[in-house]
Amino acid sequence: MEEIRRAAEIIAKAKHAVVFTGAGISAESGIPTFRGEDGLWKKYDPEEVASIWGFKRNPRAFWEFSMEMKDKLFAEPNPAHYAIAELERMGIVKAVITQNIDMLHQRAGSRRVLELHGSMEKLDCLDCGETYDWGEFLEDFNKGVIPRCRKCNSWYVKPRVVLFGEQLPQRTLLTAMEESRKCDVFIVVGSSLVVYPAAELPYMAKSSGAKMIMVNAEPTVADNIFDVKIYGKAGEILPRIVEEVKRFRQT
Ligand code: BV8
Repeated sequence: MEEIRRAAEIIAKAKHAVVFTGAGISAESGIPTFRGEDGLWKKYDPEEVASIWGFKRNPRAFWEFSMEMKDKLFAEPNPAHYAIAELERMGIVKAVITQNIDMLHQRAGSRRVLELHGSMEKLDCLDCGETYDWGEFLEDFNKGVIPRCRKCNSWYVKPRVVLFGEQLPQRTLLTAMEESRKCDVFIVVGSSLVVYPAAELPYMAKSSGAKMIMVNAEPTVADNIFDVKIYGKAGEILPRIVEEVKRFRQT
């Protein structure tokens, strides 16, 4: 496809490419996305199950939502994740900025991953401050048992996932902003670009003069800022782009 060739030509010449990903890149790993016809927000109210005030009002709702999403924790990287890791190994991609909490980029071999919305790796008791590794609750979680603080018995054990109404990890966000400003190519994969402040980053890259590429299943609100837009499945498109990049690099 002509667009794939155009994207590959831009990426092959990149000095400092940055990739920005959302839930769509993990869809082919079997993890449900948030928006779109079969998105999670059709079934759950994000304010109730994925906001900090919802969590404090009723942590059970958050955990039941998370149990439905437990595939997130057992999913495998798909060809899109591996293609991005390959571009990093080729010295083209310098950072992956992700909104995802599934850690699939790291498992696919990406080394510099900026997790804007955190991950399930660590949890904190909001009452007594005790911290936990996810592994300490995994067995219970799989049996549908909601995590409870081993020290003070509180139900308010919260993973370091950024919920609505919570601040993003500041150092990670600042680094992501720096990367968005200094990159010469910015590649968005699988995001509807509606959640802020993450969705600000593509606009920052654009205003800093980066070449903008988007791979997404459907149009987004930010389509007008992209030089190349490829609509389709990331797991199919990204490996084809990488193959084309290798061809350009040989010539
Ligand atoms: C903050 C964590 C301030 C759990 C998430 C009113 C009230 C309260 C807040 C706000 C408000 N109005 C605005 C806000 C700010 C709010 C916000 O932006 N809301 C939006 C909805 C309007 N933002 C926040 O609250 C942020 N915090 O602002 O704090 C603050 C300041 C100081 C002090 C205190 C507080 C926190 C935002 C993070 C919230 N956490 N999730 C979890 O991840 O499980 S949100 C959730 O949305 C995920 O993180 C997700 O990553 C993110 C963005 O969604 P996408 O990744 O883009 O996924 P989506 O499903 O939308 O799109 C997928 C795309 O992929 C689609 O386009 C689809 O077509 C495509 N696709 C599908 N399949 C494929 C594909 N593409 C390619 N291939 C495929 N196969």
